Amino acid sequence: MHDTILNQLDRDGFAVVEGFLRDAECEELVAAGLELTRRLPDTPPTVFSTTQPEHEHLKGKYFMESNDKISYFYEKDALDADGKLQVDPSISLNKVGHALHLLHPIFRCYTYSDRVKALCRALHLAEPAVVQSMYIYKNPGVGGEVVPHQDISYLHTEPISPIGFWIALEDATIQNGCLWMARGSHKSGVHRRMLRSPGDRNKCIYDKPAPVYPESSFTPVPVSKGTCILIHGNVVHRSAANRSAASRPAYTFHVVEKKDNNYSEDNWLQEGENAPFLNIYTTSQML
Ligand SMILES: O=C(O)CCC(=O)C(=O)O
Repeated sequence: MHDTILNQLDRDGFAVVEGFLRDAECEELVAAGLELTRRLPDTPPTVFSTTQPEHEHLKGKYFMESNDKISYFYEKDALDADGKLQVDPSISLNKVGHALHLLHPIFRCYTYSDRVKALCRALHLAEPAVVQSMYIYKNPGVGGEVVPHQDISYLHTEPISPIGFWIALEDATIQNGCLWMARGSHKSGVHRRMLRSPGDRNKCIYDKPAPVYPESSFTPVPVSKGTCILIHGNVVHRSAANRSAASRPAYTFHVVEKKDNNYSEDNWLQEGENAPFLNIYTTSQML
């Protein structure tokens, strides 16, 4: 089975691992995600939207300092022009991140689980480390589109690319915004990079404009609740807005190989005292 996963990842740029979490485990994570919406901070909301001009959220200190926190990012359509909530807080968030795997007992437990350790071994990773984690809400009606991108644009490593673990916590369908993959596109190099601006540590810049990918390159990958999709850092992928009545939550984290591999110093997300890149094999599930 595990050889097949590695083969799929090598061949297609992604691999589908069905039944990675049981229904009750997905439900525990969804409850934890919902619980986070019950204690939204009083600070002015930061929107996360990949369709905003120049990705406005990337310019802010709030985003740039979220490597060692549980930070809250709102849906564009959940706020009015003055940043006032237009929807119920429970459906207002785009995502929370980027240190759930370090700071939250439930997300930590799943991130450093034996099942994740076993998958990393199956992928022949020698020193895998989690660098970031996110709970993505993709709520009905407001859940925004994620434009085509490669994860390596944001988490650049060489020569070994990062791998995303993306776990569907409800059935992800074409209607509610499942992932769409450009099969095989991981063999086409790094298309662009987002770099920490040398002049301002609270800002990021892209080195190139966004490439235009033909619609025909993408294949939908609908999956059932509990499926983990492994995403090669170089594969181009996207997801559509959720205009259905069903939510499409996902828990996702990114793993980098630390052995004989370079994590780029100009990535927005850096290791820090409170955000160590811990080796998955030797890290306990418990806080
Ligand atoms: O969950 C989604 O809709 C998109 C996630 C994604 O593209 C990513 O995390 O890189």
